Amino acid sequence: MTEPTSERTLILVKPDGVQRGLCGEVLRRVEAKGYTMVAVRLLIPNRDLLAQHYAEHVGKGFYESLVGFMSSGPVLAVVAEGVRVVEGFRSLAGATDPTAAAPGTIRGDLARDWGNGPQENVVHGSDSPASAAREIALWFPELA
Ligand code: IDP
Ligand code: MG
Repeated sequence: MTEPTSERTLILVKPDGVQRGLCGEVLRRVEAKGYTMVAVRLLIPNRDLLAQHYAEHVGKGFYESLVGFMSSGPVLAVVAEGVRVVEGFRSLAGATDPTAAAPGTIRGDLARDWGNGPQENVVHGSDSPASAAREIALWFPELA
């Protein structure tokens, strides 16, 4: 049943998280928090999808490296639902830089710097309801 005033967010378990076998742990935390999964898909994203997903970062110094990393293997894409889930998942994920991310968060507990700064940080989460709607339409066009 859809909750009143519920919203949706896009979560990605990035290639580092899938390769390290952390999909179950990420989904466990999302479900344990109380959010509902609406859709899941395992795929290797192409450059075109990533360019749209990371449109705000096109042209930045780390962009090419980020796209190379994100297309290096399977990504688990998840749509989760619940009241304030966008903000709630960002809180579960923790700070972008896994070295600085607080213990107790996904990035703080499960990610570290492997020499590429904050690149390999296990998860993505939409940063606003507007971003979530845009990103869900990219990764799950059938839900739009
Ligand atoms: P967010 O994922 O916490 O929203 P953003 O600033 O939107 O962080 O950056 C998107 C992703 O790009 C990050 O999650 C991380 O994987 C990567 N990234 C961000 N800044 C850097 C950087 O300075 N070097 C390498 N990768 C970066
Ligand atoms: Mg972001």
